[in-house]
Amino acid sequence: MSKHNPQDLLLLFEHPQEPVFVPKGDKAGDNGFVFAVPDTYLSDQYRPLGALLTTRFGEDAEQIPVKKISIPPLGEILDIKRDENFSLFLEKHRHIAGKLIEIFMGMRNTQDLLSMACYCRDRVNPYLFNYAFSVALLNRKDTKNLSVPSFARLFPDKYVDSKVFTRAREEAKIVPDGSRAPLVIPKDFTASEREEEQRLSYFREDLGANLHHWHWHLVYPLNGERAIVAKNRRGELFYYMHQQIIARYNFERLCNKLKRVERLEDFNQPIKEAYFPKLDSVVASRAYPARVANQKMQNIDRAVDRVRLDVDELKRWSNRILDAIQKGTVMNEKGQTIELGENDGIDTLGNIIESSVLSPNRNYYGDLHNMGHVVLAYIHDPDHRYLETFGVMGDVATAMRDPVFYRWHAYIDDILQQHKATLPRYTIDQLNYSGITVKDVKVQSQGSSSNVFNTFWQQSDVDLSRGMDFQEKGAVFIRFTHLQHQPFTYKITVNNANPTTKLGTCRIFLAPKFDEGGSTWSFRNQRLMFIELDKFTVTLKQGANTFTRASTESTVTIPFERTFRDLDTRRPGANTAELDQFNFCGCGWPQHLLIPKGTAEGMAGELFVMISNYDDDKVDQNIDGVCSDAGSFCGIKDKLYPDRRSMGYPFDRLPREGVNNLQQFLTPNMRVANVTINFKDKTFKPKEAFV
Ligand code: CUO
Repeated sequence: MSKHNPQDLLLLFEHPQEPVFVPKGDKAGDNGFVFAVPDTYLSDQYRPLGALLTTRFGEDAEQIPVKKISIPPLGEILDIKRDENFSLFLEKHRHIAGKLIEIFMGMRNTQDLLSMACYCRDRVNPYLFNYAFSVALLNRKDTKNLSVPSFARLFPDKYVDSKVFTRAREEAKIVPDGSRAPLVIPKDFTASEREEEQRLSYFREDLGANLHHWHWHLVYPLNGERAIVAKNRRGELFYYMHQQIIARYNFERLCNKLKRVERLEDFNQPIKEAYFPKLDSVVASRAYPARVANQKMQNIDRAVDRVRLDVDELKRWSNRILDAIQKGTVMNEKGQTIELGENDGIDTLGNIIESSVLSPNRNYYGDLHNMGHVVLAYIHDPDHRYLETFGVMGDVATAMRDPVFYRWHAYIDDILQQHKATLPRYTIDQLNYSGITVKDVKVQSQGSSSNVFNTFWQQSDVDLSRGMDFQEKGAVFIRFTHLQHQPFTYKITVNNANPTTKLGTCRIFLAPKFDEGGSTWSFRNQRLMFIELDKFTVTLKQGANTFTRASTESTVTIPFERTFRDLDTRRPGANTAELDQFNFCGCGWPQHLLIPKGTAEGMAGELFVMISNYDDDKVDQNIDGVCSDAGSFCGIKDKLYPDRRSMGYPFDRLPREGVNNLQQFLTPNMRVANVTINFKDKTFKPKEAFV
């Protein structure tokens, strides 16, 4: 019998539909591991067979002993059926997830946790299990070093065209492991070119973008124990991360000759954009329904989901929030007034609007953002008369696929921007860094002239077999096509006229140079178009300094391998050097979407570089050894947000008096380079380099 190893917990994520007693972690030529669960843990269906099963399935596998503990009653946790889909936007589901997280968090040690999880795994809804178990692993002190596996590998049905599964099963059955060819999934499978929104499908349906969004909401849950929810500046990060998604989406729209997204402000207007997801479910009994064109939001009354809401209620909540923004104060549940401060007001508002349990008054300000998702997700069957489940907007794993996601979030962002518009403008002093001048900014892509980004299509392979229940084991790869850019470096020259060495924060942003009409931007509009590319600390000695930075080092992105990381490898033990390499988090914008698509003719962009005064940026904490490489979008696990400034600084506020365009905004510690994004409409093979 092997000793208990906390890594074993991760095996419970695999093959979510197969019972717990079927061996896990199996690779070709390896017999895997089997959980030796007490007979009483087996679900009703299998209990009569008891020990027979473990012998039958696990004979050659390494046994993982599972201790018998007294099991707390699961009660309403079982109210979400095994074959239902699961939504964090539904209060009922959130509440139940909170209960299960509490149970997992309450286990005294990892052995008890393993035991409890084994008991729950075949009884609880698989999505709910995955979510609650992941949140617990991320937040328990004794499991913090474990990395939860990529959701796409466990539930591939939420990410790829359903047609692929039948083919994958066939492939697994007929072709032996090792000689299986990757299954190619088409780049465009949800609509034809007649639908202009389809030009953006590569962005909306990108696996990495959707995984990032799912992971973000996993790291920042909105329900559960306060200690888990109340992460540093989480309301503000809800605002900023989603604002950046909208800015990126708008940038991509301009690349595709489409106007910026229209916020969904009028709840009585038909929604012209449709969405047909074509995702099947391999777990839930129903696929995601489609949302046809020109539907209107309707009052929801669905007893099964314990949700009843009038569309007018959304308006009421939003009016109360706008009213609070005008006043500069909100009212808590006790009727006391809380000021929306210059720096932390946005955090309070983010929590109110989302809304999380940190909202100071959920009764009054309601549940605006979440219920918007819900109303849109049930638009095809608001009163459950057709017994249909929710559409993609109801699920954080799939919501970004639907064009209405961006319309809804543009609306949410606009409310938050109204608060930002009430704040004092940054003065020159708050922007400048005395004695520091940025002299030159260049971007170098290999083999290209300066200040050019090259984008193209690239294919990549991901093994999705862990999420599918095959009799025959081994890898089944799918090959999908995504946007990619050629790696590049920034070269920045800075002069320090101070008599001493200085520290600064280098902030790099990119925006389109022209608006959709081909005109130059007013600062008020362009500031919302800037996407953050990178942010890092620099040491500036007296005089001239030149430093370079690679695109792959970006603090908004994580590398491809991490987005899709697997759990094939048993991780090294705690406190080993190797663990550091494994010890990463899966939250982060995908590196392959760092640079927007651009155009074949070359799209003009403005690359903005600023060196701010580190004394005003720094956060005193030690972040050695923690995953921090996508800190800008995801924060740092269990630490303070790594930048003291308001998120989005210096573009998060309206400009000072007299500033109408970007040039007028600049202080000597800032510089703008004109860049071009060239798109080449060619698909490169996996790992094939752009030349
Ligand atoms: Cu991320 Cu609406 O918050 O989907």
